[in-house]
Amino acid sequence: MKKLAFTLALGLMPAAGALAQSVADLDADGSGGLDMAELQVGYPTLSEDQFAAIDANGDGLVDDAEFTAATEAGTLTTDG
Ligand SMILES: [Ca+2]
Repeated sequence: MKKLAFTLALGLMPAAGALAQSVADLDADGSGGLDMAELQVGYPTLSEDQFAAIDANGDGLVDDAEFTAATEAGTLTTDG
């Protein structure tokens, strides 16, 4: 049940009311972009292929623009 999984995932998120997290929320080392490990903190089901697709310029970091594009496109989701 996708809806149930999504509801459960939201329930586990620390920030109330935030549907998606932001780069700043997950950027543990303050680099301004997210490497795969940082992105997996917010999106544990993320695969290497998904990360590569989200990292549009291939620099190994997902920046704000790439993050926003991925969330809007549905590429980056907590729903598996
Ligand atoms: Ca990038």
